[in-house]
Amino acid sequence: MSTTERVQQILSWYASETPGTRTQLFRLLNSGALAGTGKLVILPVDQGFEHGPVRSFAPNPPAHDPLYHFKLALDAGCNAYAAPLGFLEAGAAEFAGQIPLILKLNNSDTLSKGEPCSAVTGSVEDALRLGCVAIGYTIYPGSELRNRMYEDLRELTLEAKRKGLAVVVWSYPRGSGISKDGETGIDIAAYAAHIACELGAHIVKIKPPTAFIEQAEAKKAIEKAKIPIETLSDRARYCSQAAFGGRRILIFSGGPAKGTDEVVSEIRQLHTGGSFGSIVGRNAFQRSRDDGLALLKQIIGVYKS
Ligand code: FBP
Repeated sequence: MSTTERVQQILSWYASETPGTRTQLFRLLNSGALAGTGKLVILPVDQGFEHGPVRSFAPNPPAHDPLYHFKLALDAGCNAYAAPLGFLEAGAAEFAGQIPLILKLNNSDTLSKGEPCSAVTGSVEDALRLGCVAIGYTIYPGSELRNRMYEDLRELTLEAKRKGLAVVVWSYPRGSGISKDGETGIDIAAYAAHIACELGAHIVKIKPPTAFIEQAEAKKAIEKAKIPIETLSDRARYCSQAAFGGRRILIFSGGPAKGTDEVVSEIRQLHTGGSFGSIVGRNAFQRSRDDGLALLKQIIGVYKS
């Protein structure tokens, strides 16, 4: 497979990694309709675990079937498909080699209260057995239990890198340490992106940040440095800067289902802000297959432009 200067440039930022891990990053960047552009659109389907099947799949019943998502990601031209162990096991053999897979190694449900902390629900060995390019892992900065998640991730990252896999981290601030608005506030979003990079992630995923600022000290620093945060493009740009000056792949999540115009407008702003891409789940699979496919293709089109 040929490569592009952009992909080579991105890979050069991961020079400390083994050829195995760099090969997996190469595969991610050279798959689907965005191959070679340095941009990524990924379909994540862990919402059945995270929010329950009713909230996740009732809006589009065929989405209860794990194979639906492999096909959706493939037909749309996504770079990869990410899911927990069960969903991947259900289709990994049938779709072997057709689309890069990311095994989401920890997950949580909405069936208890208390400080957020995901359970480790898969292993690096599972990821290798299923032919995945990467492991995925969620951290909740802001939770009292964050250190346990950081420490578990440290071990999994070491093993994944040793065995030639890439590491994708969902960095979702939440828990008693921060307010509800703070979960997506610009200072916290940038902080979450940076923590994930420091933990050794190759690809980091955060939610699109708002102009809210959680920490008084951060507010002063933003004002003093005159960091523009008015538009989503401004904020995406700053978050990329927080991710090692743009030397780590930072992508943004899609959020709850909303209208097509709203989704596409948000993606355009992220793209203008220099985003490496998006990871869009509910907005894709909670629409009918035709509509979900069309939306994913439109999103990919924005990143291609
Ligand atoms: P969505 O596009 O559906 O938001 O998917 C992205 C994602 O990161 C999923 O992987 C995850 O299940 C979900 O968001 C978590 O959403 P929330 O933080 O609202 O529970």
